[in-house]
Parts: sequence; structure tokens; C-alpha cells
Amino acid sequence: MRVKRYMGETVQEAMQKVKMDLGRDAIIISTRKVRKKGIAGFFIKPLIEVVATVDDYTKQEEKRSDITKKIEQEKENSTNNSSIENKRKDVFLNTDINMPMKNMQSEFSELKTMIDKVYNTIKEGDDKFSDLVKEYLNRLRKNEVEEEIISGIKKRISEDLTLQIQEDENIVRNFIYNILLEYFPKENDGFNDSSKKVRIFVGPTGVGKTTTLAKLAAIFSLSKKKKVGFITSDTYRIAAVEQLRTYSEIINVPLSVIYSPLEFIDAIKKYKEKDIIMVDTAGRSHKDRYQLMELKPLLNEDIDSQVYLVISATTKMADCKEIIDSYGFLKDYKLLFTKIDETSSFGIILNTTYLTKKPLSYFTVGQNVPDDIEVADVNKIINSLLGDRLYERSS
Ligand SMILES: Nc1nc2c(ncn2[C@@H]2O[C@H](COP(=O)(O)OP(=O)(O)OP(=O)(O)O)[C@@H](O)[C@H]2O)c(=O)[nH]1
Ligand SMILES: [Mg+2]
Repeated sequence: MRVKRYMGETVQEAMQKVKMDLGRDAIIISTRKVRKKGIAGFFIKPLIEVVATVDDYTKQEEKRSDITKKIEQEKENSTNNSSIENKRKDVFLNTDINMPMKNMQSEFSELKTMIDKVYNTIKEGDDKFSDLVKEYLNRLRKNEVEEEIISGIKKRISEDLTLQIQEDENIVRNFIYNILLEYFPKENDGFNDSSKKVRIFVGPTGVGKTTTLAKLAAIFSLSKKKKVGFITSDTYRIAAVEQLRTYSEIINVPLSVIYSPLEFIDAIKKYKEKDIIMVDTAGRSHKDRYQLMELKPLLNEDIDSQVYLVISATTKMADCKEIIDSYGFLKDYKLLFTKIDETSSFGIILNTTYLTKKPLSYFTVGQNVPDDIEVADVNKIINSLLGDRLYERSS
């Protein structure tokens, strides 16, 4: 790993030097203003010092190919042994390399969900429910709705609907619809909502925070004629700042890059005349609590902000539970689901709302900026859970 220091008169200039020298994947370790020592230093504009590094990619590649060679060798050695012994070794090798211990917990939780599902479906074989009700319960299961929610629905059906009434599709569908509706907090963000000026987007890596922020900024600024400003604290990789800078140029929205909590407050002050300030943050692994704590200064109590927890609809529910847990330190937030176009099971949206009791804000349904975003529509989600195909693309 190479660690180097770069100086510039502005952040952009120093970053340019980093990029030229280390490439786009450079990782920024620190950025600070430096003054020349002594009294004279106070009369000269401070310089910007950026300390950056880049992972030694080739070493990693070498390591990887060493591991591959080792596996090949192990496999070759074992071809002479008995087939059972072979299989045992293969399983051992695959488990060892592809399934690190930290994933075991999530695998276990998935297995448990599967067993619950099978058990509950078998139990439904009794005479308490009509085939129609069973069909609807299975549609929910297909959408990966949590068994706890399904059990609640079954309880209400067996209490309130006789077997004869359970044959009426309208009644059954409406009954389940209304139960599901209770799980979604009412408050929704429209594109016209202007209750909060500062909007902060947080969430795991790669879920679509920056793209979503650009979509919303384009709508607010171009269609709704609002004055929008961007702030990003994602200075971890150069490519991340550049991604937002590109959007800021296309949409014609100013961008402030901040490196410290103090600069955050300054940037907010600078955007005094703006209607909406959108704050991008670095994607953080929910498994890294230390990294998550870096978000805390942005949640400054003196700044009235709306936080959006951005989650991809393609996330496995076991992982989603961990994400919700690790962002539990957020006082209040709205849920924003991305990549709805990439899934055909919508249970995650209901399950997360049920577990967090947080309202939905927006859904994103593709990569196009700004078209592929919509105000979260509870009605559409519930109908999708009940089997309608409303999020399918026509093209
Ligand atoms: N299919 C699909 N892709 C999306 C959607 N939203 C974002 N993406 C894609 O997801 C990828 C990651 O998007 P980003 O906006 O960079 O994600 P991010 O959360 O800012 O990522 P980090 O800042 O690295 O944590 C890009 O290729 C986007 O085009 C969506 O709704 N549907
Ligand atoms: Mg981003």
C-alpha cells in the first residue's frame, strides 16, 4: 500500500494531482488546510493537503491466483482418493473459501425462515381456510412476506370470516388488503413536499443513493423550479465526488464537498437562499459500526433535516434486518427503496415497514435519471403483494 501527500491551492487542484498519480480508485485518508509556520503564514492563503493511498491491486491479484492454484492442487491430489472422501474435501474447500463465518448467521436465519414457511403451509392443510384464502397466503409467501405477518392475517381471518365467506374473492382480497394497509404509516413524501430543507441520504454501499439524489434534484430543480444545492461528504473515493459533480453540472445545481462537521455547517449556511439541500453520504457497510458512526456529525440537532434510509429492494431479508438494526441509531428516518425493477418479490417493503414503523418515501425503478423514480404508492405495493403485476416493464 502506497500512502502519499499532495498539496494544492484548492481541494480540486489537490484532488486532480491525486487522480493523476494514483488513478480513480485512490482512497482519501485525510484532507486538511495547512498554513505556513510562523506569523507570515497567517497572511498567506492556506494550502490544501490531501493524504491518499491506493490498494496494491497486483498483490491482491497474486494472492487470489495463489489461492486458485492451491484449490486446483488440492482437487488434483484428491482424485485418487475414494469418492466420498473427495466430496467431503470439496465441500470443505468450498465452504472454507466461499462462505466466511460471518455469512453463516444470515444463512442460518434464511434456513429458519424456510422451515417456518414449510411448517406453516403444511398446517394450513387443515379445514380452517378455504382454498381461495390459501391461494392468497401463498401469493404473500411468494413475495417473501414474513411468516409473522402471515400468521397475524390467518388469525384475523379465522376470527372474522366463516368458511363460506372465505369463498368470496372480493371479501377475502379486501380483508387482507385492509390488514396490510394498517402496517404502512400514512405520511408520504410527494414531489411537492417542502417541509424539510435539508435531506440526507444514507444507506449501504451501492444501493443507489447518489443516483436517487440526482433524480430527485432534477425533478425539484427542473420541473418544480426549486433552488437546489448539493453537499457530499463522500470523499472516500475520488470517483464518488466526480459522479456527483457530473450530475451537478448536468442539472446545474451547485456542489459543496465537505471534509469535516464544521464544513457541513458552513455549507448549509452558504446555501441559505436554497429551497432544498440534498446531502450525499458514502455507502457504509452495515457490518462496520465504526464507519457508521461517521454519519453522526451530519445528524446535528441544530440542523433540521430529513434522513432517508436507502435500501435496495433486492436485498435478502436476513441482511435487511441487520441493516435496519445497525442504522437503529438514527432518531427518525423515512424508507426509500431502490431497484424495484430488479425484483419480483415485494415482501421486503412490507416487512421493513412492519419492523421499523417508518413511512415510505420514494421508489426507484431503474437507472435512468430522472425518469425512474416515483412517489411510494402503498396501494400499488399492496396490490403487487396480492398478485398483481404492476412493476413490470413494458419494454
Ligand atoms: N436497476 C436499477 N439500478 C439502479 C437503480 N438505482 C441505482 N441503480 C444503479 O446502481 C448502481 C449504484 O448506484 P449509485 O447511485 O452509485 O449507488 P450509491 O448508493 O451512491 O453507491 P456508493 O456511494 O458507492 O455507496 C448504479 O449502476 C446505478 O445506475 C434502480 O432503481 N434500478
Ligand atoms: Mg454514492
